[in-house]
Amino acid sequence: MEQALEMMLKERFNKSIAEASKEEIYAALLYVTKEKMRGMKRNEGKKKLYYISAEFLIGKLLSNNLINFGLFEETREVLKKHGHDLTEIEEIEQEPSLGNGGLGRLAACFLDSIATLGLEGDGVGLNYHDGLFLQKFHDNKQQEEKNPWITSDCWLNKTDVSFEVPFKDFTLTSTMYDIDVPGYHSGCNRLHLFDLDTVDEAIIHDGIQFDKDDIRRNLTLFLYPDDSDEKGQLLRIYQQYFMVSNAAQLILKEAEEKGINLYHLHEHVCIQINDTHPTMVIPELIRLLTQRGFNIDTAVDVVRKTCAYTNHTILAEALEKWPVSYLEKVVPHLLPIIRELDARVRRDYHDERVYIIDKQDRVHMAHIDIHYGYAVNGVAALHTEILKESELKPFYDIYPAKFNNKTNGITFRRWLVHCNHELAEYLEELIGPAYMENADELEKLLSYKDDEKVLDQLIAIKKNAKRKLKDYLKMSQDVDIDENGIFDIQIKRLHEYKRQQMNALYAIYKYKEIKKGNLPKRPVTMIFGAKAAPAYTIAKDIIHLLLCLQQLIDNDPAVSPYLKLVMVENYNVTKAEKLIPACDISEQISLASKEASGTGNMKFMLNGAVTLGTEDGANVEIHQLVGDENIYVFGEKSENVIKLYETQGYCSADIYDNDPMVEELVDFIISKDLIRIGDPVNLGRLYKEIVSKDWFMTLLDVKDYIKTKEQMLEDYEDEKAWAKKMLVNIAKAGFFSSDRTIAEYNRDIWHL
Ligand code: H53
Repeated sequence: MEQALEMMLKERFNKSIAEASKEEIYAALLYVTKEKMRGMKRNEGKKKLYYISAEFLIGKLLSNNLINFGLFEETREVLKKHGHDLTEIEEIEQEPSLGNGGLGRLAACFLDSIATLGLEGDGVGLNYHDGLFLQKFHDNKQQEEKNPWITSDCWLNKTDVSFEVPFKDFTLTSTMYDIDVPGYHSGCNRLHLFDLDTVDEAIIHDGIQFDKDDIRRNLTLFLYPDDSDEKGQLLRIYQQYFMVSNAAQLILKEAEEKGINLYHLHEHVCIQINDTHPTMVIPELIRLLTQRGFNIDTAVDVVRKTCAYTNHTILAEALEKWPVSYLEKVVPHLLPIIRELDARVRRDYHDERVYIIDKQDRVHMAHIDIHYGYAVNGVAALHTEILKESELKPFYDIYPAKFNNKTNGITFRRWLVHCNHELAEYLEELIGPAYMENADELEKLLSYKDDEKVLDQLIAIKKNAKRKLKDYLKMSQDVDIDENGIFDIQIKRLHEYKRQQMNALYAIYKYKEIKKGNLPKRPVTMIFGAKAAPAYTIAKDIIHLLLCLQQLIDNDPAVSPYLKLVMVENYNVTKAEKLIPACDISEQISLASKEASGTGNMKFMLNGAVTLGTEDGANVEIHQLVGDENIYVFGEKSENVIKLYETQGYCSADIYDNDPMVEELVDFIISKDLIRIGDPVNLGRLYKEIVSKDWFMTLLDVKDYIKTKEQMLEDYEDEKAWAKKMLVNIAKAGFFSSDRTIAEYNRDIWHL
């Protein structure tokens, strides 16, 4: 590495390692790594996977690539020798925010694991010029700004692959960019990101506004443009079709180049459809095969044997249903095929719940996937059961064999080795390095459960991570936190079902208790990180409430030594990497049945945080693994929640009217104290929403939540007992390695 770096710096900048600036070192490391990847062995097999996804939230890549090559330590040492710090060099890299949250981050973890397991599998998506918006706080409100990430020195490689993508009124020519994906001590795959040369960043104005009609100039400008109006939704259809038409053409081109007989495509290719965003790949492939002389029956048959679908949500808003009239405006050539697919369903099944086109002339994208794919999976045990028994029951009754569960996972290379080096090194000292490739080895840690020295060391490592986070927050936001406090962290997209508003009610409770003189034994530091979709009004109101509470607490000298609320600005992958190692309490408090899996819960657990959670998503599996002693579970169970929805049996106003404690907490949202700081419109609207609607049942669970969190604070005071909980959580996290998840996808679905 030293030699390679020296040569690269000489060639590019005519400087030595010691003389070079951070930017120059970064660029040199990037090119050294890229060259190494070019020379790497490609993963190959008889069958190849294409993982199509509208999101790949890959995060910064330098350290991860170095870790996967086994060069991280060496690079750190070389830089240190010449007076540089790798952590500072990493800061130069722009984070590509090509995803909203869990779905996109999962896709990135999967690419790492697919490559690591030596499987041939490429990602296919879009090269958004600006990722998810940059979040700024102003007047205690979220503002959105553009978030460009593509620089001359970045991981993208332009290829000469290009396709013609036909739309109703014009045809667009794509360009394919590649990012190499090296596995951990293994071969390399690729992420293919399609783009359009005519896209023009200059059309962005006033934050993230742009002309939504100008498709040639806006198509790959943003990840998920605001789709609250028709134009936004049409743009989304343009994006989705552009993605899948390129994917389908790439798949057929590669198959033809390999001499594969397309009638046997399914023996050589598998397409994983990540949520419904890539669903149009099904009619598009059928179209392209019929163009190549297939009759429709055979085309449908081959495509059905090639495509598999993952469902990531039961929330109606995320299950896409495009009006036929919108598809007519963008991709009229797909409609005869979609109508034919619908007609076949109607011929075979006389149940309108499973039709593709409904009475309101909307196309149910998930229905296409289920009828015309060979596998359907959920992403956690509970989620898959809910799909089978309620959300997708009519489909499960038709195709029981298609349904299967694949509990999500995370890559330990990024979420332990990279983000918590100190812990990773200590684990290696205790149980050897094998756990990095075989995560089940972490269980060996259990034999140290009663070893005082080990428990002390775990506490010391956590303390150090807290100190680092304290320094980072001081530097980045000029916020002071106390590393002796208990760090209670909720980081995830802002959504009512994830219930940040319930955590805000806890902050109000604690504020009031402290005012009454009931002081906690040590400071409680509540940390939030969350972006709200630009058009999601109530989510933005919740951010406003949190920021107002932050200001109220900070300015109250009677409270601030005991309670701190910090809203981290522009929460993203890079910030998650700094927050997760420092966490004591992992907040996973969604309304039971609504969070398909969650993956933050797994990252926290692996880093020794204890979960405070509902029986939802993968929390259920965490609970089973660690046992009652090592997790704090509260709240209504999912069967009851589902019943409440079915019977319309929940009324938040009843709880508010009959429970003085709940009433007092909710009323505080519109109290003089907060209205003085905040905007009465936002606070008033949120208050009303909770009292009169509360669709995600905050008031149902809030008291149990407060009680359980109070118990946690008390238990934290027994340091050794708490450290034992940390140890068990780390030891049992092996199940959540994405290597395990991918091995299962391969065993049951892909057969690569
Ligand atoms: O996907 C994650 C889950 C999480 C779920 C999330 C998700 C998105 O991020 C976006 C759209 C969507 O339908 C689902 O909310 O529970 O862990 C990965 O499966």
